[in-house]
Amino acid sequence: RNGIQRPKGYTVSYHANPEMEKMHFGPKHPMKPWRLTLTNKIVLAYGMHEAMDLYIPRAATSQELKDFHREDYIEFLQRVLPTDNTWDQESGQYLFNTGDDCPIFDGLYTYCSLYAGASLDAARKLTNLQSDIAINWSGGLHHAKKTEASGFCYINDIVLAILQLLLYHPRVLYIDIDVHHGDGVEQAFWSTDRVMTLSFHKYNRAEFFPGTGALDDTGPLRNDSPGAHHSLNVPLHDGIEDDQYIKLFQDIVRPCVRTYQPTVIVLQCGADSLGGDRLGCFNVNIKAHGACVAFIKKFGLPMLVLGGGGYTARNVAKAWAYETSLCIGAEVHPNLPAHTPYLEHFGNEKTLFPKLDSLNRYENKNSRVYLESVVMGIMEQLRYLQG
Ligand code: ZL4
Ligand code: CA
Ligand code: ZN
Repeated sequence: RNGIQRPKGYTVSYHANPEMEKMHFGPKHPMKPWRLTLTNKIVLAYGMHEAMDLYIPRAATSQELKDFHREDYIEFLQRVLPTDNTWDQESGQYLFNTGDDCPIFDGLYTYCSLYAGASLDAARKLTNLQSDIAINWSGGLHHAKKTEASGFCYINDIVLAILQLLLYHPRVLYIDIDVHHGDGVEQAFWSTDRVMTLSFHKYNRAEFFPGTGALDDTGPLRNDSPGAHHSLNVPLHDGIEDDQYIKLFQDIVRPCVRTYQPTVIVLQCGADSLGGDRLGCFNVNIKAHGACVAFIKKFGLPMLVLGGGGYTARNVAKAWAYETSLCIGAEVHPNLPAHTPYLEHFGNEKTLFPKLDSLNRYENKNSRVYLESVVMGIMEQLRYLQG
């Protein structure tokens, strides 16, 4: 009915479990799993499901979670209740870094095992050759560490998915366009040359979470460590604009792919890099965010597409629905279909591409010269990988 057809010559799989969407981090917490409901409603309203294989993923087993995380941490997540006292007298901290950012809420373990299961299923569709582009908008939780929660992330589904891909792929390129640094993924693969991590983010060591990801943090310093020069970081300032972001992304990703020659790409599409995000500080519009996805798709490599941050739900849903349409190669009408559920939630902006209003703009602190120096810094790292 919407004229949406299956892409010719490749398969897209879409992994979404509606059980996750009901979860609540607690009053006023910025992370709203409900944004996933809104995303899926738009995807379905456009009829995009006609063009993809839809899967309701299973929960990951505790054994699978332990492929990256330490046993005692997983057992803690399995056992802990919102009513428990998790304050540790000895360390003077909450256990495993739970607290305001990473609260213990009802159904926490179910939530974690569902988003991790979805990323694992998606990765396995790629390695089974049953899918060429696998999408899990509930995943992309890049801050979680081996033994602790961090920045709204408990289980690092990205690390688990990459470990799956590494069973079949010699080289994985991980690209992260969330406004925050992808520190958990970087740390997990810091010492290997089989994963290259590349994060674009707002960087301010003292003032912006997590404070890591400087241009010269590129892997172990010893030149004989395989991981040297395989962690790349693109530190940005407030207010970057569409044309700057797209050019920077392409000018950096193109040589990374040419030099590293990955056999699969994992793309974390955190939507907090959009203008108007509750936690973000860029001026990037949905079309420019999507242009990154479209650019990666053009390499024709198998691709795992994940969510991440994104705290202004109506924008997150539009961006991820639009990016789903780019993955299937469908042109969608810019106006949301009239039968979209929750249409009232979008106020008077019933378009996929709302204009960033001037009240929400950040002053652009990224000069042309600064961005050129960042590209040069990355090129310098890539030179170490040649020959
Ligand atoms: C909140 O209102 O910068 C959590 C977090 C909970 C509700 C009630 C508690 C009020 C903003 C954030 C007190 C909250 C204090 N509630 C939170 C250093 C901080 C210590 C914790 O997109 N306080 C920590 C994490 C970042 C910090 C960003 C991005 C995830 C991702 C991938 C994670 N943490 C200062 C903040 C609120 C809250 C309001 C909040 N937390 C904003 N930024 C952070 O990269 C998914
Ligand atoms: Ca990032
Ligand atoms: Zn983020």
